[in-house]
Amino acid sequence: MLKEKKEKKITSVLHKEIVSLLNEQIWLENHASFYYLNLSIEFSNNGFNGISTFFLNQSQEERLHMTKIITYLLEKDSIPVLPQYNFMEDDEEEFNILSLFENSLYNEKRITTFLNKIISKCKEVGDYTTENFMQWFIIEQREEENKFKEIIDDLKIVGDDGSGLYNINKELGLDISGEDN
Ligand code: OFO
Repeated sequence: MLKEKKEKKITSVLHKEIVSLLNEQIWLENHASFYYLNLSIEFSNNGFNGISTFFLNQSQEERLHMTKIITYLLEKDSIPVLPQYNFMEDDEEEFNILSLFENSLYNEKRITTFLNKIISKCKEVGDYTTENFMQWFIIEQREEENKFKEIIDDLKIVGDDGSGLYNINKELGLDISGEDN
């Protein structure tokens, strides 16, 4: 049984560099998921339950992105590598609402840059199937970056104004996702 499985893996249709890049993408998505989960806890601890819900939803979305790539690799008889640990490189961040959102946008941009790297490699090795698969992620990233940019703009407008922050917290607590994750 095990032997059969091994032989099956050798028939992977994906280029090995594509498999390796997709596995790095799994790491990034997993990292984003845990980063947002950590923020969800932070915001809740600081009394912003609406923003906490927002980041909990973000965390769940990122986890779905990770599993989408895992499923794709399995479909292609390739081996997904689960991240060994959840490296919280930013867990010492001080609680500053604006900068936590700015860091989130920075992370999203980092993911977009990496997606472009995968697409370039797909073009280089002629892997149109994976290139096509990655298009969903490109559209998703555009939406995510815009979402964070808009929230950052709003946060800049309200500054330290309590009622402005109250409204943003309320709005972000509404589940408006309903997106195709
Ligand atoms: Fe999956 O990286 Fe954001 O959306």
